[in-house]
Amino acid sequence: MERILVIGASGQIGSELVPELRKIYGDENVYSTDLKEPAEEEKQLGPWAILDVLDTKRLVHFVIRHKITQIYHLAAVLSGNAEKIPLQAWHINMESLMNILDLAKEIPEITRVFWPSSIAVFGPTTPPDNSPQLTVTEPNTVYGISKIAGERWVEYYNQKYNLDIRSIRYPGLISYKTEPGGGTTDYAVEIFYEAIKNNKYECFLNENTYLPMMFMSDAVKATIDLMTADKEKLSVQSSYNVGGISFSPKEIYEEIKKHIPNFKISYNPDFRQAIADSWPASLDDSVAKKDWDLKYEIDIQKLTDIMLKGVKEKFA
Ligand code: NAD
Ligand code: AKB
Repeated sequence: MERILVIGASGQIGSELVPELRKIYGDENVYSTDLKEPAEEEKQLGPWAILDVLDTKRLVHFVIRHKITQIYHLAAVLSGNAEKIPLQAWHINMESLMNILDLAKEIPEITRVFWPSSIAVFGPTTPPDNSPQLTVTEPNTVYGISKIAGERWVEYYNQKYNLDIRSIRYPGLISYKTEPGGGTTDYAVEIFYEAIKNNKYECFLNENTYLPMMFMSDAVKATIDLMTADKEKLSVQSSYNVGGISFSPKEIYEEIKKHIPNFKISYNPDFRQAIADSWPASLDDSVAKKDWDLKYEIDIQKLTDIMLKGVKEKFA
């Protein structure tokens, strides 16, 4: 029987991944943990705890006490916030990962770990269109540097200690359940809230900034598909490219305008433009498709429909 620990579970991904894991493994076997308390209604749905991934002693104690067999480590400082507190972000992103990797090495009951990487591992010297799985990775952001270092450590631990740590380079994730935590792709969520609230949006990226994006249900499915795939089929021991769909602020604006004809957009790029400019416009994820049958269901039209409905319901 699997007993799953999700760290950083109250964030954008965790809040949607935990319910799906509970459907598979049983409510009582999935521990939702974060620095923050979950909402009251979430507390009734399964075990939860306040847990700081940097608190090594408590972490070890928690894992042993609850007989944890799999860890999903989602706590991190994202790209926009990381540029404001570079050393702190480096410390949080790296120390937390090293704590988890060492735990997996020391506690044999932990059989599998998930840790997300990002399109941020790529940099200005990466071929920007259809960036291959294996290519130049010279990120120039603190967040990207922490993710590429993380990927190297993941591969090292997998090979050196024969562990099973799996990872996806997520694109920008779009969802309405929990607001995103300070990244560069956050505009693609904010735009829906502002369209519904104010009929206008000032975008912090230029109109023609193309980035890879993905709706959360596809990201959660991809995560679970990777984590339940046969180990022998996995040819990548660091992190898999997952490309999703590629669009620009202008394109998502035009989709929203089909539903809200008087919606207006203006562009006022800030420091996040340079981050976005250093990332690819699209990724080649053929290796993930071949190894573990990666698939997507949500295109830009469906994504727009679902987001508008979801955000409207939230406001209602
Ligand atoms: P988020 O910021 O929404 O959530 C992170 C959660 O971690 C927060 O709830 C926060 O309270 C918690 N946390 C922070 N420090 C912690 C600590 N010391 N101990 C325990 N919990 C702590 O982030 P997210 O969007 O859910 O991202 C999860 C992971 O996926 C991160 O590693 C991120 O880099 C990666 N990722 C996210 C995206 C995206 O678009 N959301 C894209 C690529 C990669
Ligand atoms: C961010 O913009 O920082 C994240 C990511 C793509 O890693 N959404």
